Amino acid sequence: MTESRVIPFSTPVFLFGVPEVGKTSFLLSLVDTINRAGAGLEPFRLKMEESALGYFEELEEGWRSSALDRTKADQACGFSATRSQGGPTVYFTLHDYDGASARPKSKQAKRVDDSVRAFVFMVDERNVGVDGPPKKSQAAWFASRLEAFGDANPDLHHPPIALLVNKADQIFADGEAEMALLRERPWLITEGVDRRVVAVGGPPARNLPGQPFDRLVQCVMEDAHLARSVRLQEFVWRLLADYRGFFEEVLKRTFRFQVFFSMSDGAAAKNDPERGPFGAVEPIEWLVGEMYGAYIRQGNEWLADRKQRLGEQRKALEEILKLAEQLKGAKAKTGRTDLAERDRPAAEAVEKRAQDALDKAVAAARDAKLLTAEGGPKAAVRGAFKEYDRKWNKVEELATKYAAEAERIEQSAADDYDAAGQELVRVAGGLGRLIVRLRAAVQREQPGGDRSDRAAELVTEIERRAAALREIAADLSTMGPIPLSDD
Ligand SMILES: Nc1nc2c(ncn2[C@@H]2O[C@H](COP(=O)(O)OP(=O)(O)O)[C@@H](O)[C@H]2O)c(=O)[nH]1
Ligand SMILES: [Mg+2]
Repeated sequence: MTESRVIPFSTPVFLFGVPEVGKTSFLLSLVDTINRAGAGLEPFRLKMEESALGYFEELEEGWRSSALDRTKADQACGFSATRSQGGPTVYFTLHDYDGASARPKSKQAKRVDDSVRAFVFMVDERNVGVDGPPKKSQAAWFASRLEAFGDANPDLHHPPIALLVNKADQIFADGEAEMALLRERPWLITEGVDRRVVAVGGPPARNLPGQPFDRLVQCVMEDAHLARSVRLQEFVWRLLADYRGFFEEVLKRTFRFQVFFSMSDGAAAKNDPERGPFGAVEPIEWLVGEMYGAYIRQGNEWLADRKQRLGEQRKALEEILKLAEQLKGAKAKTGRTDLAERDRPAAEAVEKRAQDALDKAVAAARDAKLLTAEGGPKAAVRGAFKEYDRKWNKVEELATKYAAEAERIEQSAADDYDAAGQELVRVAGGLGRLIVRLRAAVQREQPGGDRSDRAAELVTEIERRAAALREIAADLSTMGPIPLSDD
């Protein structure tokens, strides 16, 4: 943990993939992009934490000469993200590890079930492509990991899940046009596609098919950018078909999903930068964007709690000073030479009680690590107040930032909600008119006739769709809590 991180948690993101798929290369490409872009990244400025930088510095040479050793030790790569237009900094952690240790029931799998809040599933040319028989084994493995994760975390709604297709250069060997298209836009699903509508719970409105997976296929296949290359379109078609089981599992649990393409080979750019790595920063920015609101919300709560506890600590310190004053008063009394002998025992008893109370309070404060300075209680408390003020100022400063950001997010969620509400009213109005017309049609028919049965079915169906729409509106911008992590 770096010194400046007041909020002690970092949201864990899991990069899933077999050995050699390019996890280490992807992370190196990310670090490289961040370093080269400097402060120029939008909409988030990303930074690797110092502790992880050493790890990558050591690997960089191997990456540039295509001589990366297989990853053995587990390495946490913390990074921070600050909105380019300002605001508080949020923290995320990725892990580099030996891909062979991601098997079910392994240490990595347990980490996933216990704490991970966002996924990147990584594949390469070995498991995608248009030639040969369907390549479904990875899809089944990913889907079963998602299922296990869902079982372990029933309360987590809408975690971000990405499929990352690495080694684009191998997949599209000699495919200049395809590589250019992917470089220009290394993700699949465009802004124009309402992911809430595609995923489960979405209304099958706007002429979209009834099943989420079919809705996804239709939206993707209508994309004009993809249509610029038949080969790319064909590839995506096969990808969706082969990974259908995986996508269905994804669409069941989240409207936060995306497919990314990357090329992470550091050696490729040597002679021609146009052939250099790409697609590392986009998935991370996407993940940060998807989790940002939940992070801010949780950070805000954490800071409010911290302020309250700091308030209690201040009270405890003030209490010690008060007890020290009382003891001083009691001591002054027992020390008096003119004190009558018969009053002495009572005065001494008072002094002892004051001393006991002070000792107890000081011991408790030391246990709670409130007092660390040496010396008498008063000197120690004065030292503690300094430390307290430092903490308070830091927390207060950050709390102001987080509260402002939380308010901004809430306002934009409210705006979103309003827009969805208006859309809801519009669609519901249309549905209402439909229902009235159908009812009239039902009444004109003989009861029990074929057409009246069909009409009654339609009414039920329309009502079901209206309910789904209502659910979506209520579901807007919800996400489960991001648990604390001590990485
Ligand atoms: N051609 C090409 N090779 C890559 C790419 N990404 C990684 N590699 C190579 O694939 C091998 C395995 O990569 P590595 O990052 O060690 O995979 P890991 O085991 O998942 O960490 C290395 O030789 C990399 O140079 C890529 O996008 N294109
Ligand atoms: Mg590796």
